[in-house]
Amino acid sequence: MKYDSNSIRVVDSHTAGEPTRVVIEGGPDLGNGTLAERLEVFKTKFDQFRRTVILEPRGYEAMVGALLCEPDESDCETAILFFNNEGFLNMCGHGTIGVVATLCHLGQAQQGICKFQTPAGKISVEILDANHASFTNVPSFVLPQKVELDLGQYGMVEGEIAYGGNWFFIARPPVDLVRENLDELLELAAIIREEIEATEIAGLSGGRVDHVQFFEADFERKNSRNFVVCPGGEFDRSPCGTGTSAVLACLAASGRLSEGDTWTQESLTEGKFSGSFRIDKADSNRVIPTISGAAFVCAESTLIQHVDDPYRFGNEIKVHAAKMQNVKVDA
Ligand code: PYC
Repeated sequence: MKYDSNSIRVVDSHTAGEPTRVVIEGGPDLGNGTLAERLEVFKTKFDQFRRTVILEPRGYEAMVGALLCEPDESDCETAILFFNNEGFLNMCGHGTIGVVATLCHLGQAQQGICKFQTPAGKISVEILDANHASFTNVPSFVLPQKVELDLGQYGMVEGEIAYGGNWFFIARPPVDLVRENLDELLELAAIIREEIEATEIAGLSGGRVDHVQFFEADFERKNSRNFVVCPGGEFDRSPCGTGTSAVLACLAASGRLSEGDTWTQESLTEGKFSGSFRIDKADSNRVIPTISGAAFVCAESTLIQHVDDPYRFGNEIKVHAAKMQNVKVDA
């Protein structure tokens, strides 16, 4: 027998083109701690599992993984640990909608309201049908101080630091937000990430500002196009649920969108989410966003690990970050 006995079963979906891989069997035993403790066990003891599921040759750099586990909170259906090509995400909006499509596909969820626990907090999800869902996110907000970054040949860029379950640097793009500028947009986002790290810009409590969002809006029509680059250097094909939440916080803070109004967010690849917010009763500087979108299941598979395969624990290729690093493990 040349296969590791612990085969991993997954269901793949995409939300506006952005992939989510939900592990439905063969996940690691993270013990019985709180969700935060189990996330720590995942990070420190099972990074090889993350790499096996997400990296090439089984996955690719845009993919987000979701491990479903027992919630600590009794009113939650499930807890979700999200992971990607470089580590872990405290929350993932497109991934949440992908998890819903997967649970409906498996006959484990149906129309109605349910709650999920994530490391960022509890979220409420309204399942509209097997493919459409709205989730009410964790409180989202923008820091009062704008920041200015020096992008060398591209000049200075001013942006906002906002939270929507992940931390974002949000700015108008120095070049047009069109597919033809994809390479330039990725390069700009990489320069911004370097500048943020060099200047030690952080969110509240040292939160890592690891997502860059370019954003162009038509305030009259209450819509915008965005381009989100994730921590691993890949761009979100969807309009990014946590990114759209962060944008709603910025729009609320500047008075450009009112409570209850609907905002349409479109990605560079024409994926659409709609969003709205209510003011957080506990803190009027924060908003509670609701984001709606659609996801479709596209594969069910068993991931096989051949004991002679030098890449069975993944191969880290970051095409867009212009960085290629082999992390194959000695057989
Ligand atoms: O939809 O929140 C999101 C997300 C974060 C990273 C990729 N997608």
